[in-house]
Amino acid sequence: MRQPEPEPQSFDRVLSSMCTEPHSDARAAAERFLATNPGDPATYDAVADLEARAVEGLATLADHPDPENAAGYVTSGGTEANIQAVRSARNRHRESGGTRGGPEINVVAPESAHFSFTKAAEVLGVELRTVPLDDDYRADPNAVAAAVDDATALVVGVAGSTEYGRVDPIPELAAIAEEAGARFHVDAAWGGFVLPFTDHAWSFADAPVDTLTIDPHKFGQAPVPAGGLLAREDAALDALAIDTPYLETRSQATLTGTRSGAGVAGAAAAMDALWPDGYREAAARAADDADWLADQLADRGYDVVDPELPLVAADVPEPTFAALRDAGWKVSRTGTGELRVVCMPHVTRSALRAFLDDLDRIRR
Ligand code: 0PR
Repeated sequence: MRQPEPEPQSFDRVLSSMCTEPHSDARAAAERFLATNPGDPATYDAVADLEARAVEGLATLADHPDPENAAGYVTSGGTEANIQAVRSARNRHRESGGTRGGPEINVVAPESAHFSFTKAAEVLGVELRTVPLDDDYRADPNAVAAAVDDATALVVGVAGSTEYGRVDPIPELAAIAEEAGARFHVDAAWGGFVLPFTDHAWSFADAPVDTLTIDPHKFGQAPVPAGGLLAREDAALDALAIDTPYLETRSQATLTGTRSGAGVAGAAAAMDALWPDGYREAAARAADDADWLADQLADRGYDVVDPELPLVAADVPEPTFAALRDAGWKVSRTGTGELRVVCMPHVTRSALRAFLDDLDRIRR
């Protein structure tokens, strides 16, 4: 029996998501390429061309030394990109003869690293060593230096952390990785489309970064699924390639086989439409809104984590949080219970005002 058409979630009250309303061009491109598979580039060559364009766009954002020839691909999201970065580093560490038959290979990441690294460690059979943060929620280089050893294949730095939007000291972490003979990965899944308009050091130009995650389906205003993995050298992707005897193309470096042409075309279209001015404007507006919201919450007596990127965390008591959820606000909490508001492009100042009005009503 035909059911009534369900409505997708409206973005009006979505305040904690890292996804957003896609740009109209990206939406249209996604629909056009819905039935294509970039996993089979010899058959679906138009979408393969768009993927090359998307990778060049991402590489330009991330200051890759050679954007036109940058190694990378459009993943299903940050999780796949992070898993692949760990897999590549593990394979390269093994190839170079490191720890063969010796101790288990390890990956060193700050406690703030996204849980996709836990998945990666489990799937890939490596040890994930998480190290404590400094008192401003950033990776502590001393703790990272103390954790690396000969069996470390990868050091991870986060540029725009999921909970507090913090940027780790990327150059310091890269130096520690280099010294340890490990690869260095930057997770800019969320931050990557905002960071080019800040003075944070995070990109290929700022440090010897081997691989980097940067997701169009977050701040890039592309439709889901569109993540991004970039590598400084082709060798990082070569370490992922397996033979594909019955396809016209001989090898495949991606984790998934059939992939979303919609995500690829949507990512390329979003960057065509928005890089750089559209993204610069979105980043500026989000930063203003985050600062404004942080001040408003502080004025009401809450403890607010100063927003470094457009993400505000404030220690709002559990009953108030629950009442906000009941009022229809899609908000979430950090591991330690702070309310999190992510100022994505769909989050307007008027939505934030309405949110504060509800908060004031609840507090009374
Ligand atoms: N790296 C970082 C820094 C992230 O914040 C995230 C996702 C990932 C990697 C993984 O990306 P994918 O989810 O694309 O695989 N951070 C959000 C989170 O876990 C994801 C999210 C997005 C959650 C939208 C909810 C939502 O509505 O909180």
